[in-house]
Amino acid sequence: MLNLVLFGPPGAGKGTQSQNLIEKYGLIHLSTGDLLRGEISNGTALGLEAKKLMDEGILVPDAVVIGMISNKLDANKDAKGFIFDGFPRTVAQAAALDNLLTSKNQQISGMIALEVNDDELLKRLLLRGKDSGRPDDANPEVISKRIKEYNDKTAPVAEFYKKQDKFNSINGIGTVDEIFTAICAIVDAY
Ligand code: B4P
Repeated sequence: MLNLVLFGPPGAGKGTQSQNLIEKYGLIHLSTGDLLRGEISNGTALGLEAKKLMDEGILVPDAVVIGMISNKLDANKDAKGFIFDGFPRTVAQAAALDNLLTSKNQQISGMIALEVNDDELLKRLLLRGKDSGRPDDANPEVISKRIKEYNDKTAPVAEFYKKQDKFNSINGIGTVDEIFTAICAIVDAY
């Protein structure tokens, strides 16, 4: 199985590049952001709780997203592999993912980190916020909060994969096609 973690700050292009990757490599896309937004649009209790946090730019509790990922892995037992998009976002989530995969005799093949500076992230997310309808994209203060959450809680996840010699970094500024070509060079080596 090919199991990739697509990593980067909010607006780095993880969702955008995931779409290209699933088409080319036939992997299952697991986006915790999309799963949470699905819970919100279905009006579930979990969605109601998550919405409050997401609208403020705060990460939802580890146990919630780990549970969602575990269910999705169980529901896709015959997959060729997975793209983890926006997960793990904390070191606790990374450790839990390793445990889940080990229990299924699987492991993460590699992490690909998209590097984008804060000014570009703000510009992209405000632009998307004009028509995405996502409350967390519409407000510069919420976007700054998301970037702070990333720096405080998510950036250390890179170290977790560096220690396992699974870390790869890509320049996330350029055209979507240029960035996809750079990602594919890494994926093909796996
Ligand atoms: P996510 O849904 O994961 O979203 P994201 O980080 O905002 O975006 P992404 O990096 O995927 O950017 P995209 O490709 O869309 O998270 C939302 C919230 O959910 C979090 O704040 C948190 O509250 C919660 N959450 C999710 N997972 C969690 C977890 N594991 N634990 C706890 N909480 C969790 O690109 C953004 C924009 O840039 C798009 O408009 C795109 O068109 C544009 N773009 C992409 N590539 C570009 C390029 N090369 N050049 C110019 N623009 C580009």
